[in-house]
Amino acid sequence: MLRYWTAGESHGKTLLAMVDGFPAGLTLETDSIDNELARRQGGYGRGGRQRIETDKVEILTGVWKNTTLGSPITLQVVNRDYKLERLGDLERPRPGHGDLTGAVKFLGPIRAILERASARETAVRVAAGALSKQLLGAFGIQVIGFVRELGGIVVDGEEGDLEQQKQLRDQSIVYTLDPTRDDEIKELIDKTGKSGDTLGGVVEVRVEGLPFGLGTHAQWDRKLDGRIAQAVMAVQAIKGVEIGMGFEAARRPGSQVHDAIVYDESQQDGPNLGYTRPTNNAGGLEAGMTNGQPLIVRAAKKPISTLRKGLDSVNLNTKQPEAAEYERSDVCAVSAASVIVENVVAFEVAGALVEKFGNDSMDELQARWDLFHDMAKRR
Ligand code: EPS
Repeated sequence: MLRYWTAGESHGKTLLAMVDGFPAGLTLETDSIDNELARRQGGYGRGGRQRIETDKVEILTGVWKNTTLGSPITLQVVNRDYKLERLGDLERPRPGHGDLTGAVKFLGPIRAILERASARETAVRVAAGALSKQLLGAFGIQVIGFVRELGGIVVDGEEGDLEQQKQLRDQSIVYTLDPTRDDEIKELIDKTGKSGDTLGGVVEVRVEGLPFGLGTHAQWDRKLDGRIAQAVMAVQAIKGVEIGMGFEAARRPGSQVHDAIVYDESQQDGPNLGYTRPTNNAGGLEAGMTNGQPLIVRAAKKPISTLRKGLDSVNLNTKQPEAAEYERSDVCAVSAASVIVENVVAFEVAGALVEKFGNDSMDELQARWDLFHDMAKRR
């Protein structure tokens, strides 16, 4: 079982992720993890904190000579803006944040809740996901995340292969696949920021090169779609998850939803073993198992709940109506969400990969991967 936990407060000393169950024998490089951390900090519309931080990963345990040992891997991202001890409490909870509910539930200060509820914690979730992407990469499995919608502006543009899409995304200041739409989006973010408001959006993740049979139909908590939905919904500010056609599938007859099966011998050495689908409305998952098609996951992110203009709230001490507290925040963090969701999806897929093929060593994983593909081709 591949799993991880995180620890750390937004303005505490450090953030940590401990990854357990990662196979031995994978040579790691930290640059690609740092690259993901930098992308998470970016995207037009982010707040002042990102000008203070330059997130970098340090691998504290589980590695010898850059190679994984099979023991728990601890990843650290240090907070430059460490000032927790000097910070006071808040009196006026922000609607949409965990402030009110957490203060009531834990019978304590809002500060104790917001420090851990903050999306700052996603830095180490991204580090864990970026680590798992190196495992996926060893088997030719590639992952991309991008922004599909921002503040109601829908951006298509899915031309070309995954590498071409990555290039386009990396040219866009908000990580869409169509940088020619950037000006329009920038204008919206600027206008919204000036009015003291915030914006949400929809992000999409695609995973290509997946084999048949990650996840299982046999038990509810091991179905891969369910596990992905849980991981994605657990990202701060995510309010909805779709796989493939998602909600639209509910509005159409079956003949316009289900992906026909066609056999094409020329593709039998590829991940789909020759079973091609003219459409991929299932988003790569049927009955909780990968079906040889690209995995497609979308997530809806609500607007940041810290608004400069301060929404209607109540002072917890006086019970009088007052505007919600404002602490430095972002106008829009949808681009960051595309990086976070990309990485949490990658981690779940890596978990399902080692569940099927083993998590002791990379050599055994490779041998079992090869054996399965030989056997599956003869099925
Ligand atoms: C974030 C760091 C935070 C916020 C933001 C995300 O830093 P600070 O609170 O010091 O400005 O910018 O947090 C939230 C969106 C939130 O809801 O708490 C980060 O690194 O992603």
